[in-house]
Amino acid sequence: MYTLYWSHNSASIVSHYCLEEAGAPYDLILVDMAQEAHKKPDFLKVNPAGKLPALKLPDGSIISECAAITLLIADRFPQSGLAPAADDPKRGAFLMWLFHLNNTLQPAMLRYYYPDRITTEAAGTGAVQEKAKEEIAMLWSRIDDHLAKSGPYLLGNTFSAADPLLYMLSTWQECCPDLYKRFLSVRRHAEKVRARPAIARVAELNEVGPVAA
Ligand SMILES: N[C@@H](CCC(=O)N[C@@H](CS)C(=O)NCC(=O)O)C(=O)O
Repeated sequence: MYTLYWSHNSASIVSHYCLEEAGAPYDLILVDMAQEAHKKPDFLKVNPAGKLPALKLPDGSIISECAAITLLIADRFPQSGLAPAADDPKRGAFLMWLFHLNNTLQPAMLRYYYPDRITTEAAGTGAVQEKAKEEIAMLWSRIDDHLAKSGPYLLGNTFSAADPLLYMLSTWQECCPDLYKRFLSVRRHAEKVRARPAIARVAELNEVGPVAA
């Protein structure tokens, strides 16, 4: 049994999507971020970084980091087709997108959402957010171009575990207002991913509604 530590609409949702898509046996422990439960001693014993998601594996060990959890689930449930096999021609592009989203786009978003962690100047947080917004829009524009030319999924017609990560990030729109109006191929991707039954079940639990422009 896998145990996902989660909170509504946090980064845990991508691990949740992948567990559901994989048909993995799992249960959930709510760590309510609205109540700061992720900074309380009980959760810090699970993940000393105080961040979600965290996943307890059947052997009792715990891992964190979205990309690591995504890849682990994909590799442990190969029949789900969530990741191209190691020798598949699409494996490189799969890894590239997974790490690009987690290492480049997501951190730019975190700079927007936590600007006080980037500067010691209280008056400088607005400028940090403005710069992050610029970078985020540029990154979405590149992703949109890729999806327009080579979509509808990141790997063309092949759905992979990188797609729920992209979808999750596309729902975080405060840092990129009107994302689905500005980037129509991202919107088409979001609609396609959200329509998958496993994704829809998890989205409903997390209260992520159908894609709205
Ligand atoms: N690099 C981590 C980032 C995770 C992350 O920042 N999660 C957010 C939830 S959306 C969080 O726990 N934030 C609380 C904090 O940073 O204090 C990952 O990919 O899992």
